[in-house]
Amino acid sequence: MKTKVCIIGGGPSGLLLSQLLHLKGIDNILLEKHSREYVLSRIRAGVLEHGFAALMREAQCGERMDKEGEIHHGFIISHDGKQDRVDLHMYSGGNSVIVYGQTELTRDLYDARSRMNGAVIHNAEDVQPHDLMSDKPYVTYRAGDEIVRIDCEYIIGADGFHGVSRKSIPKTVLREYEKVYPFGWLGVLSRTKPVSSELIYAKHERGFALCSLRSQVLSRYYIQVPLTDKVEEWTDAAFWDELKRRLSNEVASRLITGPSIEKSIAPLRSFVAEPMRYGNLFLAGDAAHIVPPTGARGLNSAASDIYYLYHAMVDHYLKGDDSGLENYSAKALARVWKAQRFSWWMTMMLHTFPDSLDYDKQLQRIDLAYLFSSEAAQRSLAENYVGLPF
Ligand code: RFL
Ligand code: PHB
Repeated sequence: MKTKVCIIGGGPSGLLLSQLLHLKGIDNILLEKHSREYVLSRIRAGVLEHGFAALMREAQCGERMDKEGEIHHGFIISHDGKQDRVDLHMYSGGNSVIVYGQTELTRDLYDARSRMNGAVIHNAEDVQPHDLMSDKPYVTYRAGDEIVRIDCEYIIGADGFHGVSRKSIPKTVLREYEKVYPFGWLGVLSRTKPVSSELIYAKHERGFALCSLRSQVLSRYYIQVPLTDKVEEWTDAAFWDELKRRLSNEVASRLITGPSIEKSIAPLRSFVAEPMRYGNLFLAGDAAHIVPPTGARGLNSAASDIYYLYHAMVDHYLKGDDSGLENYSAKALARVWKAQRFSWWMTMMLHTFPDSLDYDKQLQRIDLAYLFSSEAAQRSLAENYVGLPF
């Protein structure tokens, strides 16, 4: 097989790029390790920046998002017995975020690729990129007993944190920065009415909690748990009890509980790999960087990589201008590090750390007190949460 761009990974990053390139007439093939059903069974992000939403519309995939997604103008931080609201709309110059699940967004992208007969190959095993430094790179994969070769001009590594793309960059070239937090988030999805129309981020001495939602009949809740906890050990009843303890009495008394339809523990990690380009391989999304979910940046950072890559590819193929490809890594990383800083700050401010000093606890308290006493601080939070400009 032969194509211009071979994309490894059929998560939101790979699918969005595939769709955008297709609409500009740039031939591409996407290889996904798992089945479509498997990819769509993962419950992940829920908050989209306005810039990401615009990119979904440009990809002709924004219709259902605009119909079913909820526009949120603010969120609540519950702390020290108080409920303070961050007014995103007022402090970001009229912007907001859309609450629309990653699962639904990925479904919309898959549907669009099918509608346009896009080349999406599922269950591609042993995917391997080759000859990255040459101008004739290629990718191989196994379909049953057969090894298939795809010749291409560029390879996009959009295969997530555990993918093969980043690992194919020599260790002498790649620099990795990592911070692992000493806890995870236990998440529950339940077919219940959300406790609040806006997200509640709750700081509590027993640990952080988050009340989020997917729709008015589907709630998503998280609690901070030690890394040693096993998901099987958490019954639904124990989860609801612990969540209630971390919320204000008023919110806890309104919480509607029900059976979990998904329950999982995600460890929290900050990670960046540099550079994001090696020869004709370009990394995008979780393949190159991870943030703890506290600031809702992960999927949104993936989308900004895709924005830069998409424009770079269009400039290359339609205008003969390679500057976007040459500057991709530096440009993407500049924004990635800002998302890292924001996610790290939100995480440090709102979680309970096992070994924290009384001094650290005082700093957390004053961070929140300062935030809600300063318009400038709320403006800074708001501009980061709704998404910095691409
Ligand atoms: P993905 O989604 O991991 O997709 C990568 C795809 O590549 C496939 N793959 C391979 N394919 C071929 N060959 C191989 N060798 C392959 N190896 C892997 C995988 O099967 C997969 O389909 O990466 P992508 O596309 O870069 O998207 C990134 C986002 O998924 C991620 O950043 C977000 O989900 C992070 N995140 C959040 N981000 C936000 O912006 N807002 C949020 O509110 C938010 N909440 C979250 C989150 C992530 C969470 N977890 C579980 C990590 C909440 C949670 C709990
Ligand atoms: C979610 O709804 O899954 C969600 C929302 C906000 C976050 C993280 C996760 O910061």
